[in-house]
Amino acid sequence: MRLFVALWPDAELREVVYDSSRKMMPKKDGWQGRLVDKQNLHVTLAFLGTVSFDRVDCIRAAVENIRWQPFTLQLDQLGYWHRPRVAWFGVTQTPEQLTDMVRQLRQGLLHCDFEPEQRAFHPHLTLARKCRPPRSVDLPVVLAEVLNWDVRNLALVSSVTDPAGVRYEVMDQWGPSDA
Ligand code: 3AM
Repeated sequence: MRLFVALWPDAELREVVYDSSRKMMPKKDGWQGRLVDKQNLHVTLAFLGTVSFDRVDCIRAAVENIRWQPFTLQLDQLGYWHRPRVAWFGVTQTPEQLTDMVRQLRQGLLHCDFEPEQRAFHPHLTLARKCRPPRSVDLPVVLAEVLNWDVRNLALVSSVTDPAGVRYEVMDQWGPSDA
């Protein structure tokens, strides 16, 4: 199983993000690439890679033990990374709650024998892959309309590759911890 832990948008937010990404990256303006399927949109918190079944309980416990309260993620930037050739929505300001959530998650995963994650966490929601923006666009750009995401759940997700492409299956979801 190829697994990752993510913030998982509800159906309504998926529509909003997808519509907004189509508007922000029109082909007619020279944007190239493939938009991520609407049902695949998410923010990765930890990529776990290929994991054997016997480690899943430990991973579930690591996510379940995170102490967090609901918070709002303000997606306010459209950006691009050259090396992976992905376009994304991101945040100017990472909420303290999210930084703390990822810190707890990384800490918890150490107990499941994952290598410590060395890379800094840059919250982003990937919108398009194999992407190339037009030269005329200077990225990142600030969105005219901020997308407010009221984060209410965390998901353990399995990435399944089949002939139709990559599909993400939510294995489990958790809400905020009790006060
Ligand atoms: O959230 P994004 O789209 O940035 O790129 C993959 C996606 O990230 C990433 O895990 C998320 C869910 O598939 N991913 C895939 N392979 C990876 C790897 N070997 C990886 N991240 C780190 N290392």
